[in-house]
Amino acid sequence: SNVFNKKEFVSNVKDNLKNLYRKTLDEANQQEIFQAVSTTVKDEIMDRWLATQQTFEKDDPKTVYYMSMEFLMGRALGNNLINLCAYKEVKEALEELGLDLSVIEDQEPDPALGNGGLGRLAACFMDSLATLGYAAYGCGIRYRYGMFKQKISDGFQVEVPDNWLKDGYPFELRRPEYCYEVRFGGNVRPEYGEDGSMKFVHENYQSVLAIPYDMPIVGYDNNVVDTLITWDAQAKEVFELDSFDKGNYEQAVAQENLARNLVEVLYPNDNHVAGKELRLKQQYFFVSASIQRALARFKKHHDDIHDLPEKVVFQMNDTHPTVAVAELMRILVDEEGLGWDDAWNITTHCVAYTNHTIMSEALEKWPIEIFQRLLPRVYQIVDEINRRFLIEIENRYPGNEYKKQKMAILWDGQVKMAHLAIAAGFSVNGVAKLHTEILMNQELKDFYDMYPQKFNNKTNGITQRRFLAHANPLLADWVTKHVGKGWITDLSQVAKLAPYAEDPKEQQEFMEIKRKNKIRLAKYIKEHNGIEVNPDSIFDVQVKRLHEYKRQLLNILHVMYLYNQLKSNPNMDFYPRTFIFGAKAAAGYRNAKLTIKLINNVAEVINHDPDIQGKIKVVFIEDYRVSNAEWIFAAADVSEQISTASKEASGTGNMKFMLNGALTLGTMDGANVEMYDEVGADNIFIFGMSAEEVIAHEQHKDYNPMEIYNNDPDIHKVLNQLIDGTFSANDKELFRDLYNSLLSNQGGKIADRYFILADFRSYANEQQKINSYYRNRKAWAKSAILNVAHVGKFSSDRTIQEYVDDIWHLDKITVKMDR
Ligand code: 26W
Repeated sequence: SNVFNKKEFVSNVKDNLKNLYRKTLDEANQQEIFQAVSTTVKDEIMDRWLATQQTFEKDDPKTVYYMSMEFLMGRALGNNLINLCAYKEVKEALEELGLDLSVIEDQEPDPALGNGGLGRLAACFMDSLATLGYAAYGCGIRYRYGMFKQKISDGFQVEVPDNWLKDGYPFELRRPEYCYEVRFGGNVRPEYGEDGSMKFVHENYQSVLAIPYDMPIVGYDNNVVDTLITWDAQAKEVFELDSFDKGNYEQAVAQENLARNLVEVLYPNDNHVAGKELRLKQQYFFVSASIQRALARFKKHHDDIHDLPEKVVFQMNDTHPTVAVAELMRILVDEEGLGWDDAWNITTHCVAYTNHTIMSEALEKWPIEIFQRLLPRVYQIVDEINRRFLIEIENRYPGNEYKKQKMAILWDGQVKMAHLAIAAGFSVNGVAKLHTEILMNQELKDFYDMYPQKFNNKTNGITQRRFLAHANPLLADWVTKHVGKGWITDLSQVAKLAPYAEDPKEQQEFMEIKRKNKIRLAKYIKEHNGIEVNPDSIFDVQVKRLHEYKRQLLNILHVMYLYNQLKSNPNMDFYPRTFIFGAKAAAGYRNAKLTIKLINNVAEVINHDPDIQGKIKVVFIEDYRVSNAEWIFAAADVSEQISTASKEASGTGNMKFMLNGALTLGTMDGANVEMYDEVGADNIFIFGMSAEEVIAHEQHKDYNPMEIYNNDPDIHKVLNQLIDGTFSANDKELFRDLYNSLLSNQGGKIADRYFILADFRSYANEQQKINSYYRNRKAWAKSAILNVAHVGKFSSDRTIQEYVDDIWHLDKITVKMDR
């Protein structure tokens, strides 16, 4: 059954153009057409959204509130069409008008309300929740400016504001009727009733109004439309120009400012805490509003607040929303009038916590001074939670002061958000098997010893709807041809591809599809970078946030090494290779930004050196984001997942490459370990130290990169090229900091703390194996197909089903539509 009748669709698009812009098709530009097409699609979504809400009303299913500072949604139009099963018919309908759907899709800004892995995971989870038919709300912030746009100027990253709302966003719905007040600052005063009762009064505070904007999350072919709520802030007191009373005037201006600043911009730090007061304000703002909305929904159907855990669960995406623990307590105690134990019992059955990193720089700790000044009542509650928690530790480990110091929520003038999350959460999960083990045995060992039953693993996943069905239609059709359409909602069915891996005809078809995707990407690179790349070369890709632990530096140092080899031995065995990078660096992260400059300078030299006859090309793709990621994954031969073992909690890009038939070159880190288990040693390239080895070196402090530098002439040469002007002729000192970071301890940072030199040789060896393996096209094609065949586990549908079974216990809903 067709979702859209082509004729009707076309006439609706025309109507929308008229209504929105008073234009005919001939007069409208592509952006206007995008808006009109999206409005037409939204109209279709609205019926399902309404029907879903009616089902919620009728069935009152248990609901998960996925609380996240970040939702890295990516473009909605194409994805919505895929999930409505209307992509092809809409594409054809538009073709009849002489319009190209992919050009229209390209008009949509990427809603980039997230940094990287954590934000994109939240987006994949929403897609899976709707597709599996669960009642879910994503709760986040409607940042006016999302993740910055990256421009490369003279090889340096320049950050440009991302004004994603400038043309208006068609897939959101402002819902001022569901607004809530959120309070900051002021003081708390005890007030005694005549009956001897006491309550706390919060006064002299500033407040803002939280206004929700709902975005539809369309499930695949099931009429379910869940909701992503993003909160906007507005001043509560309408700015009164005639209020010349000084106090009021200043108050009004202050509230306007607070509201504007709150949601102005996403903090572009990934895995690094900046400790800015405004960020804590953002956290409390969206958490408070979301909890208020959740409780209001609950109360429509229930009188007894004690039943809350039966109907509501809050999943905290990392510690960023952890103030939810205290906010829920505050509402239960102060507004619902419950006693502490009652309130604590409810809270601790409603909140669960996911940890996404063991990087110590990423652990959120707020100075008590800031926390208390900003959230005086919430702080009192945290203080009481801490007091009782310390008693619990004392009961469990009598007289053990050391335990208390290590585990306290308040310590050393700081509020430790992870400790609060674990003390209150009924579930604590890591995001890959290895990561969860490291949490239990090292990072959170004290907590695991005390609460073993809370800890569990939920290996991450990705949505095959966006990252195969939409990103790679050629491969998607090939998969469907062999295993049917079932994989779209049950990725385990790709296992049926395995027998085709041996079939020469299928191998050839597969490689032909890969080649077409490489041509598509080559065109993009030519248009955006002006670089000519050879689609018959190996596309070797590393795309992810720029971070030292992810070791883009290892990758580019190895490129420099290969270049040296080729220069001194032009006839060596070498299969042409295109090294593709894409990465944003946090604006204040110096070594990360310098690495981007290094990649671009190396590209400049190598790409123009006639001696190597174009055998190596280096490309840095500007402004890596969800929309161009889809093309990049589809075109990759080699997937670089080369983090220092133990540092990458899971990774999810690794899974997107695997889904598109790239072979992984990686360390035994994060979910790479599980990919290895699934695909088998013959179809993946593993190198480097194990997590255990890395952790042992960190503990014994016995690693000396200088030794490697002194004993390995190739490494020696590459490192010297960082400071001899080979790649920075005008400024030999440009890359000095990178050189130093590898060889000398400085400012508390130990030399080569990510073990780049230690892993260099084994990395180069695996790269050499890839070089040979690719020459055997049949073997390569076989391995590539087997990667697709064994990717089933890594669907976010599997992940979400595990969250539902083990943590959330949601009810499945079915939405009927009479059409
Ligand atoms: C407070 C600053 C800050 C900002 C973001 C700290 C930490 C973060 C995130 C936790 C960083 C992040 O995105 N982590 C990634 O989460 C992914 C989804 O689980 C994992 O696949 C990645 O391995 C992990 O780095």
